[in-house]
Amino acid sequence: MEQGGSEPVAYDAESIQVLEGLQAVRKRPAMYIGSLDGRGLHHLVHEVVDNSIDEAMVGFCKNIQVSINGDGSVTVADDGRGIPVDVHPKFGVPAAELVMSRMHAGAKFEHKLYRVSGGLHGVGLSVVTGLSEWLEARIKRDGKEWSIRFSRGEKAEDLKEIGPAEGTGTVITFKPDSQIFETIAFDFETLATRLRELAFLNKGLRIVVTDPAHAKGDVFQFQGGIAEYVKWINRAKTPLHDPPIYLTKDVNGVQIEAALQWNDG
Ligand code: 0RA
Repeated sequence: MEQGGSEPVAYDAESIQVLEGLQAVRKRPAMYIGSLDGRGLHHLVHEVVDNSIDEAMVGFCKNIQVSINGDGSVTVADDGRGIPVDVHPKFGVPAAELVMSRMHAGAKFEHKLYRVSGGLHGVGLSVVTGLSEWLEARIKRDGKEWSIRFSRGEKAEDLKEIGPAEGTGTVITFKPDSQIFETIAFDFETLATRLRELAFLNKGLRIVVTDPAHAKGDVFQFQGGIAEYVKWINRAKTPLHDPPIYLTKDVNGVQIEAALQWNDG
């Protein structure tokens, strides 16, 4: 645009971001993750889990396992469809690489990739890749297992087939970058509190969380959905009725769910 009256370059904002990769995220991390303290750190786990939740919301994922590992990394495993591994015709790289390392790849390269559970609209995984010392994904899909690795936002190992597989799913393990975060120590209770809420909100979904180094673990699975959630909120109070009032309705394709339970307070 500034080259003495030459034609404007035909980049739209999205194509610039696709070219940008993850160094933008590493340059201004707080812009993407909110803060670089414990809150931002735990946000990384939620960004990964939200992708598994998306799979649960469309009916493909029944189990999510979150583990705090001894080396300070975290693993998020799900039994969803697995991140697609086929080479994207336009970008010439596997879809999994785009989803994990390009800004806006999530929303841009296929409409069905729009996430529904909230958050960073498809770039969440890429942000985690950019803010991790290393990140590895293992994907089971079409009878095969695949792996790909990144280091500080750069691809360290191409997507490769590592063997046969039964079933489908995605396992993402990442170690937050101590050069970026003020703390890289995960807290079991912080993760468990959020994962419990996600299990209440996604009726029937089973979420396991473990922290073997501190001998902690929990399993969350609630067939009653948010009716069980209000009972949990009232657990230290005296409810005036049980079960809670529970209403569901589909309004033009929008699922509405409400639960109420009065207590003596
Ligand atoms: C893109 C497309 C599809 C699934 C996913 C991404 C996906 C991402 C993550 C991240 C963690 N677990 C995940 N599971 C799935 C749809 C795949 C299809 O259409 O078969």
